[in-house]
Amino acid sequence: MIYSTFCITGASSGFGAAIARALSAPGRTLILVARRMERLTDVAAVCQSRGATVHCLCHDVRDEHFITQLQATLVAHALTVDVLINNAGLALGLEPAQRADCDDWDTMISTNITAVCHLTRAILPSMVEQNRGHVVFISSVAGSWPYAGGNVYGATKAFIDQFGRNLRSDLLGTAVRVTVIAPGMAETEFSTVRFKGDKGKADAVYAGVSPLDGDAIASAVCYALDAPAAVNVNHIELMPVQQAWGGLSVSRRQS
Ligand code: NDP
Ligand code: 8X3
Repeated sequence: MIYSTFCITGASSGFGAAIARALSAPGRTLILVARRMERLTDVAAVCQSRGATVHCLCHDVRDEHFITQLQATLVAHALTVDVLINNAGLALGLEPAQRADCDDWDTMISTNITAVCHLTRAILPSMVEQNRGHVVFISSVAGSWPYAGGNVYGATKAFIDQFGRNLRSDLLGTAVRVTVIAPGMAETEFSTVRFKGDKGKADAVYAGVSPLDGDAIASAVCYALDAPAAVNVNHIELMPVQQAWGGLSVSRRQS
């Protein structure tokens, strides 16, 4: 792989932790970001045992001081980010829009969109200056395929799909690459977060299904990063074999 310094948001669990483990090797530096320090430290220990140098940033990606802290860490260790993995994100709730909680919507928008844009904007200049780098976004099938209760969550991921495409247009003429990865159903802490700690509801999502897991997403990330330098993997969509589209719906009720 042509890269050596990786910044991974949402590295304390699920996809982010699996991506961090998969990218760990001697000579590589990982900057891991999440709010739960203990969890981050556990992931860091595994990455270090695989030979990587690790810096943990215990931050909310929405915190205005996060980017300043990240930049201070980069300066202190004479690093520039080669690969930015924009993974931190969440869904909250599965209510129809007319009953959804606006605070949940705000949290999804600020985490899945605003924080991703600000971090990407902060990292891009050094990538362009070095003419080297790769920005990876973890989107979702929910950004392409509507489902009941997906309202704002799916819309945040549709934003990410288009932001990724637009970045490629802006970066044309540089060697900086952009990849959007859109997973379907995967068993992580995602559903526990979505249902606000209700383990019963979260487990029911995966009942009778062999869902994706973090390692499947990490493989897709590595595939994109390992592509020959002249190749840009634009978009990868993955689903469990047991998941597909629902098609259009019709209500026969007369209004
Ligand atoms: P997890 O809940 O297991 O992981 C989410 C990660 O994001 C955690 O490390 C969490 O860390 C971090 N995070 C969330 N909010 C913040 C924040 N404000 N600041 C910093 N870190 C934050 O879920 P997944 O691994 O499944 O989710 C990763 C990404 O994949 C998300 O963007 C999600 O939308 C997307 N996705 C998930 C799918 C699935 O079915 N699981 C399918 C498609 C896409 P901490 O709580 O410690 O801050
Ligand atoms: C997570 C996948 O289908 O639950 O992005 O929205 S889904």
